[in-house]
Amino acid sequence: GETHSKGTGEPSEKCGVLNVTKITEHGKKVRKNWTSSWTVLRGSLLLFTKSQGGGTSWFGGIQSKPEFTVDLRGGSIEWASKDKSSKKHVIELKTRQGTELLIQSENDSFVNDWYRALTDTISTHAWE
Ligand code: I3S
Repeated sequence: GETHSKGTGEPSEKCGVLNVTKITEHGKKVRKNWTSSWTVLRGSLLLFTKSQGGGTSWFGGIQSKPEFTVDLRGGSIEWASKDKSSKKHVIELKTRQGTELLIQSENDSFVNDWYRALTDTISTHAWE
């Protein structure tokens, strides 16, 4: 589900399953751990939960509690260079908090949509 509300100030949300790994945390390199993650873009926040149907949510529910959230304000994204990953269609996201993530899907148009949505979010949500 996706709703667009450019310029209206209304909340918008984008969701989907993406492969995600941290590569840096608080400015320090961490070991990659690619995980399929149900990803929600809500305002300036990007929330990751265990992938839907991944199965082990204690309430058997569709969407579990976010495991990890990043604030996109003041962050930057670019297409990851070849040395960052051997995978195709990899977005590199750097946050203001010193976390770097790689975000990937085999579906290139899907990743392109996310790239655009994240870029829009970063440019419309200023860092105060
Ligand atoms: O950047 P790296 O270290 O080559 O990343 C790969 C490794 O993390 C590898 O796991 P271990 O070396 O911890 O067993 C992963 O399985 C690969 O997926 C990582 O590389 P890609 O190119 O897939 O991002």
